[in-house]
Amino acid sequence: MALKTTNPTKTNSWKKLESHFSDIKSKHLKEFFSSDKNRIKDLSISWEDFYVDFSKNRITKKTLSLFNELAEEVHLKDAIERYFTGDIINKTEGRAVLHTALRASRDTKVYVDGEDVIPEVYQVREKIRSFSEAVINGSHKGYTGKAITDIVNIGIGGSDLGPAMVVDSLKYYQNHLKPHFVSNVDGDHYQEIVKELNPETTLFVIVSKTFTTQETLSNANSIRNWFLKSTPKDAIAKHFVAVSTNIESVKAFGIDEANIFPMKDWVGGRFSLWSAVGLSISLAVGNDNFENLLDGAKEMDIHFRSAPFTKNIPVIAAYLTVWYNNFFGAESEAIIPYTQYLNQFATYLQQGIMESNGKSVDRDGNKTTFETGTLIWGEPGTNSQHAFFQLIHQGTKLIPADFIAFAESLHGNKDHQDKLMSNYIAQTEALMNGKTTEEVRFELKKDGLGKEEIEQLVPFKVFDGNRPTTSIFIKKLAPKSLGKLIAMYEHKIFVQGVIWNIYSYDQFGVELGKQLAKTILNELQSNKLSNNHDESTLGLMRYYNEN
Ligand code: G6Q
Repeated sequence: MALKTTNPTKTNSWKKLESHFSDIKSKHLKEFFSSDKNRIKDLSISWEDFYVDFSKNRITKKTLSLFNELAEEVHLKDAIERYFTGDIINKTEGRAVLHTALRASRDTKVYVDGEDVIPEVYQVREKIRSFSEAVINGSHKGYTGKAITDIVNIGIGGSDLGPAMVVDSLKYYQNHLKPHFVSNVDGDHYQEIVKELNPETTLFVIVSKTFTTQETLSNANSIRNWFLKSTPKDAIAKHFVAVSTNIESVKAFGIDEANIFPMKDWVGGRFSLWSAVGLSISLAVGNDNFENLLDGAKEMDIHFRSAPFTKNIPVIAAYLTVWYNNFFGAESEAIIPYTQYLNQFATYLQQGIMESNGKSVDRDGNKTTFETGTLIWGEPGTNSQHAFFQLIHQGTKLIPADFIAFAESLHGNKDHQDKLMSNYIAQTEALMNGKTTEEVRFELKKDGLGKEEIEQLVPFKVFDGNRPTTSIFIKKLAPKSLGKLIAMYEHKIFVQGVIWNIYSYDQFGVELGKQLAKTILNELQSNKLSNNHDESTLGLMRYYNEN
């Protein structure tokens, strides 16, 4: 069984959404507020330690109810059940999509090929716990008997971005182990990292689901050579571990079976931080924190699976993306966390969202006739206010934005936190309300400007406002709340894919470049450039080999 297929634009509810859109598209957000006293109640959700305010979006209660009709017509409820219960929803790769099973409670039963996967999930979680505890408490020692001080995650894409983002986001919770991440095949990346490392006290975690990825294997091989320059061969056993589904290739690389942390093919790379791919997280912040992260995601799973759609955070978040993307014609979405800790969050979500929903063929194999995946970008506030916010406020493009903040500061500097939160709140207020001609005139007059000067400046100083934002306000940045937040976006991705009638869990679009790079590499290294390339490509190849 797989997901049902429905062209969303051919549904009745889509037609109703189109006419509803023409009714409200020119309305200003301020009008929505003045005409509806229940707006906050209807368009915000308080759930556990989350307060999500959707009310500064260009929607009404009716928009949500029409989207609920659409959800029925595209069988969203049925799709959610299939997702959680191990149906082959990644049809193009013939796999289930079960990152939710990695954080499910022990008594859950989830079957893949007739076998309950939960016992093995917990076996691996136990292995992660005992290994990371031994490294952290120093009982796992390097080959000269010294405790480990540094850990290096070697992986790329899904085997890098998730762990790197979480480790950085949870920096406040880190222990004495110093984490490093090597991903790029650019040899300067690993060289810059190893130059500061002592082989006697460093643990390398090679993370590759397939163990065939060019970047990761090149980095792992070069780092192993660097390591063996100053160490005996049997030192590998104390300093190299691997996370993979490809046990045979890991053994061939020289890693003991005992040092392999297995993963399953029903975990997609970009959703794998909850699996043994998260080993670096468990090492850097301790296993209890890793488990709390998983627990948070589990809570969001329960919310997503059980809350009615009008009070379901990931579902409404996905509706909004479809609304702006397919009706307003917005092309991108900004993610603005008001915490420096979430510095890598937008980068992480770029992969999750753009690799999943960057598709133009529907689930029947036809070219889609409507827009799908959005561009994702963002940087933490307040820095971004002094960088690209001008365009969000006064540019020609509509950029819906998620504003994420944590009410409590971790280090507790109240003055800074008050300032950060004021900015967080002020920006969404400004984006919604803008500044009218009258307000601008009044201000300029107050500043003592003359009439002529005022009139010259007015057009430039007016802000239309009506720029939509969603405020995701969370009590405190902790492993559990971070787990909830990440899972929220995972489910939002899923819902968007269901509505757009695309397959969100393959990524064939990244294959062509890999194939061509192999051919080009052979030709560059043998210096035999073939004529199978266009003139531009040949020119670049010649330039490289001549320099
Ligand atoms: C993610 C993708 C991709 C993958 C990397 C690394 O969903 O599949 O980013 O994670 O290509 O793959 P390996 O883990 O197999 O090295």
